[in-house]
Amino acid sequence: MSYLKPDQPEYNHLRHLVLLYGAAGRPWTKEELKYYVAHLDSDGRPDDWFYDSFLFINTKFKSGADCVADVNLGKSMSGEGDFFAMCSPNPSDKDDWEELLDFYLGKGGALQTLDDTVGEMSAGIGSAVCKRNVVLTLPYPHITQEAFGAIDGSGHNLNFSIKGQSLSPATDSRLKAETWFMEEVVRRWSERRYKNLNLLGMYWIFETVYRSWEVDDHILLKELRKVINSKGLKFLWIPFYATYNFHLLESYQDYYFDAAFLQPNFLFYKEGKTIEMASAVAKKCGAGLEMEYYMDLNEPISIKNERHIRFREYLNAGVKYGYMNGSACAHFQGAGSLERMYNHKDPVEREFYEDIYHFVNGTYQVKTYPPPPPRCIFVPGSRAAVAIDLGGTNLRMGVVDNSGKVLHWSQVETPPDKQLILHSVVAKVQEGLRFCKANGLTPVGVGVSTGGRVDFEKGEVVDSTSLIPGWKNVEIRNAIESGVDISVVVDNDGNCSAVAERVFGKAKCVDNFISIALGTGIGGGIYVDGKLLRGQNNFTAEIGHVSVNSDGPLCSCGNRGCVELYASGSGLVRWARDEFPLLSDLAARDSLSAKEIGDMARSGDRVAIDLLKKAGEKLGIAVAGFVNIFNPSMIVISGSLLGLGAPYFDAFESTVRSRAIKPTADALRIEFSDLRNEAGILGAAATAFGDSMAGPLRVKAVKPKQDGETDD
Ligand code: BMX
Ligand code: ZN
Repeated sequence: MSYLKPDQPEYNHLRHLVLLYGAAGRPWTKEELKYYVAHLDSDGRPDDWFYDSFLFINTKFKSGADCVADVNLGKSMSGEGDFFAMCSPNPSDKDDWEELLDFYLGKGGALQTLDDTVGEMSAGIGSAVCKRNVVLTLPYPHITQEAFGAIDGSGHNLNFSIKGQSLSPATDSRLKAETWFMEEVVRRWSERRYKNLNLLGMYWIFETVYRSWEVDDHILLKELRKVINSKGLKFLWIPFYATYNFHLLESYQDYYFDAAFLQPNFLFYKEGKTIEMASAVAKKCGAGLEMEYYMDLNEPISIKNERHIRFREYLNAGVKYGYMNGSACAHFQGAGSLERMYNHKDPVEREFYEDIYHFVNGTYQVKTYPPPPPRCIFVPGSRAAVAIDLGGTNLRMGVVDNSGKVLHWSQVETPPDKQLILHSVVAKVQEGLRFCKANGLTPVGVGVSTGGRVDFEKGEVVDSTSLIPGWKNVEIRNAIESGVDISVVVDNDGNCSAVAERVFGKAKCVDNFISIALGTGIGGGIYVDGKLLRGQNNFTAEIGHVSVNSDGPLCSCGNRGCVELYASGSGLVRWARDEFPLLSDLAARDSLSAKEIGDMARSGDRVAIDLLKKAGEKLGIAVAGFVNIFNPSMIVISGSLLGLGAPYFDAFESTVRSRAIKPTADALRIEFSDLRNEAGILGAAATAFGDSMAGPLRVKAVKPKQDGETDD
């Protein structure tokens, strides 16, 4: 078998069907619909068509009655739990269904508005190759409805339940109501004479086919399909991901529906679903696939990040498993998401808008997310910097060319004392220089990113905490320069991470931001008005040593209750050991790490979850103070603790937002870095290159040429 074929003439060339969730009593507007009808350029002008097909869905009526039927997915939320058709306590009746007919087909109804929108957009784009397809939802006939109303002159009030009758007349009444609805759709449609629309078919809103001692949707659907087909229309279905739906899909076209689109449900559930599996099932059964995306403005950072990763999967998998061009697709988009993506300040959301458009167009190309750091093709003979990143746990070395490409990488554990560390740093620099020589690169300098208070002018570490043992009064520049003839710059690792974000990362065009590097310790770097804040001695942004507890334990910086003692990698382990008795057994083992605490939280360990929430909150308290002082537009978080998960980061975010001064907090973006473990190396390299780096920051504005002016 193959996917449900796109572009079939008998489906009026259906390729991409977008689900438009509407609200009873709130008519669709042209302003809302235009985002689905047309692709808009950066000035908001339509320059191409977007979706070709539109499915209107309402889940409720004005009366509060349900249009939708739902399933109880059971405790596992995996779609495989104890499921039963939820009998709505608010079943809809004939008045509700008439309201829906008006909503769709009345004057100023959804279809009129869509028709007008398509008409207006074609003024800018030119007329579409074929009419836009419309699919309308059939309301679910709930078996809790004993008095639906009369649909003919007989005055016979339809009863959908088995109260006072057997299952067969109950099913028959449900079929009669649906048939009446269908006929009303067709009658009103033919009166309206929309110019730009084609009525493609009807949609069955229940996402499985249900049968029990009191419901028989199997019989109902088989009969209903005949009615729908007799009007020249198609019957469509979008089942959720579950093995019993896979079985139904196997022969769906023989019995119930003309076209089905399988939901991967990969965006919504923690585990168990894969797009690969869903696309294989869809392909085997002749079904299409449902793309699933949404854009929620009030989403916590941890969910947002996960959503970005997962939605990228849907787009990429469309190319990989062939459904972008080889299948008709449905597109779930929550409500208003495409519009929000188009208007979003975050380039990641904005890019999704363009990517969805390219996907619908069939021209999307696979992208990795998070995007790899900016790279270009390595040109032999380019200039390079040797970069060192010295943290509490690892000593890393990278050779970076002047486009920001990391050409060589090596890493060892941070040695246990000053002399050994210095020795390793010098040895790593020499390794990097040898690599340059062997590869025809011209080394322009060495950049060192290190924890501790760094005298930037002298290239010395003045002081440090015990995270790097004995790391005080270290003349790093002298030690490196005495062995080789090359210039060396040394800076604090928090500063270097901030530089990396500004040159290569999330803060590319951002002038005011705070960068927080979560590792063994907590490093920070602050940009104010486009410049890295250095202070009197270059000792700024020691975010880790802001006290959040006046009675807290002593920190090796001399202060008490520093946030680093709670919320950093080393702090989490310390805190677990000292104050969380239930974790202390584990903590007593030498091996406990922040990563393990994160893993325990993910597997549901309540103590670990509690610890992470409290730690995130402590970091939030510290950072809220910085937000009040510097009024940044972004906080970007990097470092090895990024995988800690929602308990930590959601607590962090909500604390920052609730404790920082309101207008500042409201306008603040909080982002995860996508530079992975390369932030320190890239920042050290960018610092070494200074203005000679071809990174995005360094591109100077070019004065427009006057007539007659030449290149030299
Ligand atoms: C400590 C401090 C900071 C550093 C931060 C992150 C030292 C040695 N380090 O707060 O200067 O920025 O840790 O360090 O004083 P990392 O080890 O987590 O990279
Ligand atoms: Zn401290």
